[in-house]
Amino acid sequence: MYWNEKIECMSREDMTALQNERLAAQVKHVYDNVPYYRDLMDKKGVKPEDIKTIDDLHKLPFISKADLRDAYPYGMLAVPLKDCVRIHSTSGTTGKRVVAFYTQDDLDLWEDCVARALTAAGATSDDVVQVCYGYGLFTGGAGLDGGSHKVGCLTLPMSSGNTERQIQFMRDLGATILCCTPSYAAYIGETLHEMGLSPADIKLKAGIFGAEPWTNEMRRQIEELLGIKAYDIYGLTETSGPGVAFECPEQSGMHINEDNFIPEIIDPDTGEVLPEGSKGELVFTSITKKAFPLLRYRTRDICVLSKGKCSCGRTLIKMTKPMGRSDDMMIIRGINVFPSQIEAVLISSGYTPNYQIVVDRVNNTDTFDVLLERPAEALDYEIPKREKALASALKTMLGITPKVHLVAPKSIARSEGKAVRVIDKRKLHD
Ligand code: DLL
Repeated sequence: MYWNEKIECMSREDMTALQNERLAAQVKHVYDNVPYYRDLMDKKGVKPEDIKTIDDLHKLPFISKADLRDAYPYGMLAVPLKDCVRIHSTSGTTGKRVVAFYTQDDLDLWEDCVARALTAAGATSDDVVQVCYGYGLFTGGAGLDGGSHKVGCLTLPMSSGNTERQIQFMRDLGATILCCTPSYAAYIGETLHEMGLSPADIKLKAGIFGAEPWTNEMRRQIEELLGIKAYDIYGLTETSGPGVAFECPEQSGMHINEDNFIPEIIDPDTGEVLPEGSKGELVFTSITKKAFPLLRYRTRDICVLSKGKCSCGRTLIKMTKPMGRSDDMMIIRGINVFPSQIEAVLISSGYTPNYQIVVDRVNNTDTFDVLLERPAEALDYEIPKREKALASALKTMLGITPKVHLVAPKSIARSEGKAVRVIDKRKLHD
């Protein structure tokens, strides 16, 4: 039920008191040990003594990905290198990667957060957890693996790829919980059915899926394909990895591990802190990590926070599924479009989550194409009608009409990690 009931169900007053104490100590730790951040604070005229409670948080400067690139590789390190036992790194393909450092205590804290997520999804030491997130520099494999060990589950460290072998192990070893990206879960589900199997042939009961945006429509499809309950999990390399927030059986947003990470929502343009319930950019301050403790880190993820009561009994604040990063948002002919809006329309119209969005600029006008696979049973003469119906459903959602192309089944590449949904060719011309 709970991994740490005391923390997960703590009263708001007790949580605030804990956060106040940890925040003040963390700001001092960072000011004393990270010259890069000390300079930012000095420029803003803020001293550690000015930060006594979480109400003072807004006085601190933000950290952005650009700061992390500037400070690469050791500039944000807050402990001697000899105290670090691990690094992980972002999957970013452009510019310098972000490298995050961990002490042994940091790893324990992180694994503890992931253990909460697994327990919320029903894991106990009786479970067999198949981890198909990538292992290596990416935090997905190591994070879920560490959490699974903490809970005492039998852990299958599969990493991603070789999907038929994944299914064979799943059957032979009776895996009960699957951990991977939602796009890979859909691929595993599709392959299971292609192998002539059904959920009755496997023992899976739950899946813990994250690392990329996915809609509730996609959740229902994965749940059906695999016969499981699908839980969301959120995190980023800069804050440790998966486990910053996790879903409970209510499946209505993710509880943030607030004893470790204080969330704020800001206006991405002005930096102004927005009240609870507003949509904006998520910012995290990590108050327990020692090696790589980021204060007011701008995630660029867009979501909403809510403190409402949850039927699971947890009092930890909830964040909605991020609808994508602010930098994932496409501006097409002046209109803001998120891939997740497109996904919701395609899946609720009965298609599989295999799609690609292609944007280009021809003669100074944006072109907008959505490719998805035609169902095997669709007859040739139906295709234009289907494409028109989808284009009109997308127009209703987005306010802009794409050209829809129903392509041959299996012609869109499947993802074993984070899916690439958007090809924005305009960037190539810049
Ligand atoms: O993706 C950590 C992770 C691994 C999370 C496994 C969950 C499961 P990065 O590679 O640094 O770390 O990417 C972080 O991925 O800022 C979000 O934009 C996105 N992201 C992560 N989880 C979710 C989610 C890992 N549940 C970036 N829903 C974040 C939507 C997510 N987006």
